[in-house]
Amino acid sequence: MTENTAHTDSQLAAFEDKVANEQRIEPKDWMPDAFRKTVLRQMSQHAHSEVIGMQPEGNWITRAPTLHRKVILLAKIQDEGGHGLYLYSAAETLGTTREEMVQALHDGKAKYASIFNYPALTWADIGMIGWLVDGAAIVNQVSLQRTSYGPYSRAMIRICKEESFHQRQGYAATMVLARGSTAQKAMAQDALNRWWWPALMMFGPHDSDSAHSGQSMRWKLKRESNDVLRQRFVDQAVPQAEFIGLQIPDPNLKWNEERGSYDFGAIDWDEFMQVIAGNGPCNRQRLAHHIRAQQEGQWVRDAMHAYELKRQARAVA
Ligand code: BYC
Repeated sequence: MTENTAHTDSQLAAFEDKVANEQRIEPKDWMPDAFRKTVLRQMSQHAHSEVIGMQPEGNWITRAPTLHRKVILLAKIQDEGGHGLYLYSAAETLGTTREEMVQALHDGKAKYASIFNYPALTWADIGMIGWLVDGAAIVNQVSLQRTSYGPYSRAMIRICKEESFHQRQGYAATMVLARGSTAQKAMAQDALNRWWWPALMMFGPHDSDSAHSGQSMRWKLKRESNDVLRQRFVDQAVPQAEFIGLQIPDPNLKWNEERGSYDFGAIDWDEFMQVIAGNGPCNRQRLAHHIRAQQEGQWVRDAMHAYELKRQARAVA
């Protein structure tokens, strides 16, 4: 990683001017080390989330209820893999290689979204992942389209287009269950009961407890706070649940006329802290699977590397 602790006042002023004037910081621009480190942390975590997020859904490809659903699910999971690759490439512009980012994940130094440490137990969970998890991700990512780091901002614009299809297919699959037999409706409700609170946790700790938010907002890396985005998601999801006759599992959920928003109950932050510390229901399984897949794919990367070396040698000869 480039060290640039020694900088001139004009370099810092140029950086701050760009941020203040809504211009994007580009890879070759000078940037403070702390900015580089924070963008890399967030982007690499985001990339890891896209890739690890393929696991709970991948678990259902062979058991999708119809060919139609299977095709949709396959396409969606492939999109998520593509988002991961795209984000790794964008993050590499900060001077850290994808191999280094993946190693940090395997060493437990880099995180990925807490939500993917919960199991997908029934087909209804696939609907919930699309409706709620992608739904929450879009709320966050639409906001990040205006993030101050150019490659991240452009990645978000492209990724959001696909995420909205993901959310729609999840909601559509959930709607079918909610309007189906008594057993199907019960399965959808059970899945909603299990995914609702973890989906709210995706936005991170409350603003008052968020370690990075203040600085990230000043750099315009984050454009809206964790709590603002979480509230937007709740306000969108509640009428969607009502429309299909499902019950949000929160006795304290209530429309607040004055705020023009829903009030909602307390999030279990102890559970969140346990999950991000590596002790969620599936943390070990998710990481072990990723490490195994990485090892099993090594021969492919070796072969591609050897082919590239040969191609270059031929070009020189
Ligand atoms: N999970 O100061 P804070 C998808 C950590 S995938 C885990 O608020 P920040 C999809 C945080 O990292 C899309 N850790 O942090 C794929 C920090 O710890 P460190 C995923 C979390 O960065 C497949 C500490 O808590 N989206 O769509 O300012 C299938 C303090 O937090 C979480 C993204 O990755 C969490 N939920 O704000 C379906 C969005 N929350 O790093 C769908 C990009 C907090 O100091 N990321 N932490 O050890 C972001 O927008 C921000 O990083 C966050 C957190 C809002 C998540």
